[in-house]
Amino acid sequence: MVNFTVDEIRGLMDRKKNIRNMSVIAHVDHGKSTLTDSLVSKAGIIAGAKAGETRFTDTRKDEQERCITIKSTAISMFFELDKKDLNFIKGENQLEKEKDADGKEKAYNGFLINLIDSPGHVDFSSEVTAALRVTDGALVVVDCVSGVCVQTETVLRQAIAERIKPVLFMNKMDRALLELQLGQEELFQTFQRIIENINVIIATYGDDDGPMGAIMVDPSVGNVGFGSGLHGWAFTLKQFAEIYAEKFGVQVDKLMKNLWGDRFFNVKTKKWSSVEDGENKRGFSQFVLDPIYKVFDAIMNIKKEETTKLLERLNVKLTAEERDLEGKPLMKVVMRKWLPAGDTMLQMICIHLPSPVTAQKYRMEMLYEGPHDDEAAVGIKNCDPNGPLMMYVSKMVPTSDKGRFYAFGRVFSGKVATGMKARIQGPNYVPGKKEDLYEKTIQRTILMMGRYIEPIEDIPSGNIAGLVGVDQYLVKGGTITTYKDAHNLRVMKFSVSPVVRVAIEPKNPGDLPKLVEGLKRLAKSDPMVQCIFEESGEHIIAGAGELHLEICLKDLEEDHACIPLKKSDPVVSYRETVINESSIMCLSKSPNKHNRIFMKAVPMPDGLADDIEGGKITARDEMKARAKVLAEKYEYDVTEARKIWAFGPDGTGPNILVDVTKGVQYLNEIKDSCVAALQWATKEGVLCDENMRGVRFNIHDVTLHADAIHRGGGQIIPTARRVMYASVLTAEPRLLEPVYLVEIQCPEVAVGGIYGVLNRRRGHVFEESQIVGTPMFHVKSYLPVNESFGFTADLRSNTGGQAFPQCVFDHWQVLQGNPLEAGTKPNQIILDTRKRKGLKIEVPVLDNYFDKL
Ligand SMILES: Nc1nc2c(ncn2[C@@H]2O[C@H](COP(=O)(O)OP(=O)(O)OP(=O)(O)O)[C@@H](O)[C@H]2O)c(=O)[nH]1
Ligand SMILES: [Mg+2]
Repeated sequence: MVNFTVDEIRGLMDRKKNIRNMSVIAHVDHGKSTLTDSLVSKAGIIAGAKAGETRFTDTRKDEQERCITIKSTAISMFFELDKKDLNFIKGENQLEKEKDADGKEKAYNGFLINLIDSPGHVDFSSEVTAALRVTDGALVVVDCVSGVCVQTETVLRQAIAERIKPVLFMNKMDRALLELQLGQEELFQTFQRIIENINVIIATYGDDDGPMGAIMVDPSVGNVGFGSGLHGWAFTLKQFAEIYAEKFGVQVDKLMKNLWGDRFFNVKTKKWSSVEDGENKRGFSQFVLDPIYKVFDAIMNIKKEETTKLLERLNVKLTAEERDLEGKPLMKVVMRKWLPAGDTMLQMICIHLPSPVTAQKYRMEMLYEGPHDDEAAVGIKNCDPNGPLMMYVSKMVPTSDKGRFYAFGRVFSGKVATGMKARIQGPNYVPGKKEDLYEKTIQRTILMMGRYIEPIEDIPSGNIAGLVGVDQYLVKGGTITTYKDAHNLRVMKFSVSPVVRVAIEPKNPGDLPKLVEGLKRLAKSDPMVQCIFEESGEHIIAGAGELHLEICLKDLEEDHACIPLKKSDPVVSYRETVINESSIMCLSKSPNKHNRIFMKAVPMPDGLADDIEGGKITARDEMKARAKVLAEKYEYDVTEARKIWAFGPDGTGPNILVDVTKGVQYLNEIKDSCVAALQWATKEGVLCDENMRGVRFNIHDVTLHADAIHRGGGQIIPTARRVMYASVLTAEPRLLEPVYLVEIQCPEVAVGGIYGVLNRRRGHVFEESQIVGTPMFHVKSYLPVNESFGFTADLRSNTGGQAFPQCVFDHWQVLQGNPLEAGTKPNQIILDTRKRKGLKIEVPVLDNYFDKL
């Protein structure tokens, strides 16, 4: 640990080219937190006053009990790069140059590294999204025994979409050596396959000519580390090339190229070749793996003499006590001294990950919704501490005195300072309007390092900051700025959806106000959880999966509401859709009978709803450009596509209202009312009050009263809603149910058990493969979320505890059967749902919504 004063830390923040903001991302259990520990113990920063307290590793109790990360945690580290390594840093914005006393320019070699350890369990992916937003680089950890898993792919894909540059760490190498006893060539092949898998993902979702440049990972460049986080050792090919460079008389970076891939060395002729000829040996095996295997062999097989000789050669010095160790404990000590993980990893981070100055140049256009040449955009692009303040708050962190929250985020431009006046713009803020906008004073700016907090005067661009006093104005996140014309920084897109929900009520009815307050706090503390207050009086929590809900409920009960709760069994969210065009032109008349609206519903073409949910087509897009995309990709009529009135629900959802009328009088005057009706109707569908998805409403004609007084919102909104309902009922309505992608890893003997469990639950396997080089199998399947409760436990008991599933929401699927027909499964579901929501328990009837001419 490094002991710094707040002033010293503040000094580091100004040297923005020497800052690295990074996340550690991976599949669950691949070793992120363990690896992070070994970095923090080497380089973690403690402000002077707090030295001695070990606050960094002080995490949630349940995280320790369950051995799983739930919330992401940021920590700051300080690392001095060896002078000789400064040459490896490429790019003009990656290293601060300073003038010394004689006016000579020299590089500053101290680095401030802000690292965020993220959870790997898919239920907590929104924490990863929030972490990625505030960082510029990602350390992707892969357990080399399990290989690249679903969540590895998900988080890496997200990183690339946010323009976060990856480096790779091949973890748990100790297991490959000790448990799997892989030979050198096998181990090389395993590594190579993982690297290839990672690069395939990078190539699929990124592009080499993109603004980040080439981001493929390649050991011969040095952006791939290998080792064991648990045992505290790691290396990149640079470490080994340095050992041999002098002996061979070649440069380190040249030699690195020979230590990877098909480069073979002949010891007799001392020649390198690209073909294996029986006489030569792969460079990676000869120069990297061989020495490591020798150390493992000598120590694990207790060959004392050989061990002593090896240690001398490697220049590893042991203390008297360490010399008494044997076997695994000795091996750990030796490896850690020989190839210390902290140095290797921190070096790799400083050399290969971008500084905020580098990254913000190409991230601005992804981050900022406004024109790319306004003051805010320029400030972000240049990471300018003197520009207008632009800060993105990515999440709310509960304070230690319960009830309040720190707003945690990244300053992209300007400085955020204690006592300054700023505009707080929530996600629904629209430039020029007043909605979701507050102008307030920032009470306090703070350093946030793990659980530990320190007040600081101000924080400049390129850094991560915490704010006190804005939690009352923002629900989960938003933009803080001093620039009055600033648009928002784009809201985050989550890779998971809240598809599982429970209803809750206080055990003691008198505690209701506490529950409501608690739910508001819970909604703040988690980037994704939804707390819904149904009109029926029901209180609902929706989360990504069973585990996420369990944690939310526990937090609600113990931290946020502090009252005993009654919980319903978990239920699934459904969506309402249509699979055909309305069979008739639907008409509804306003209550005063003076206005008529004619409408039809049509299903959206495949993929459009996904594109809207994925943020590829949005309500905020420029109208003409959007119409062009819709015409080209979805064969929409361009003229019609230019007349999309709104998306819904919530102004952004996957349903649209399109004006296809021809020459109608006063039409524009009822537009706002129709838009409001769309929001309402798509939020509370006609079947059972669930959201609609993938429905396009075409407004064909209207006849309106000539007098404006008779065609106000009170007349039009309910009418438009009724005609939308009628349109759905006549367009073959269907229920959509959420489906999980389930990935299971297990030994061959357990595969049979998986099929049985899945079959009973309407699931099906679509891919089964052996993980090359291991006895493990990979099974991929789809499973309706509705059938997933208790799935994990069921699977374990049917496979002798050997199969571990990961469930992640994948898509919506039409639930077969007509929900309007008695006796079908969807019919049963809508009746049950209506009952639960306190609605009339009957199938909706067309006559309630459809009026005769
Ligand atoms: N053998 C071995 N085990 C390791 C290594 N790194 C981590 N582990 C073990 O793997 C398990 C998971 O480690 P964590 O560091 O909690 O993994 P994580 O990626 O942070 O997990 P989540 O945050 O829950 O996604 C623990 O039991 C660790 O002891 C390693 O290098 N070698
Ligand atoms: Mg962890």
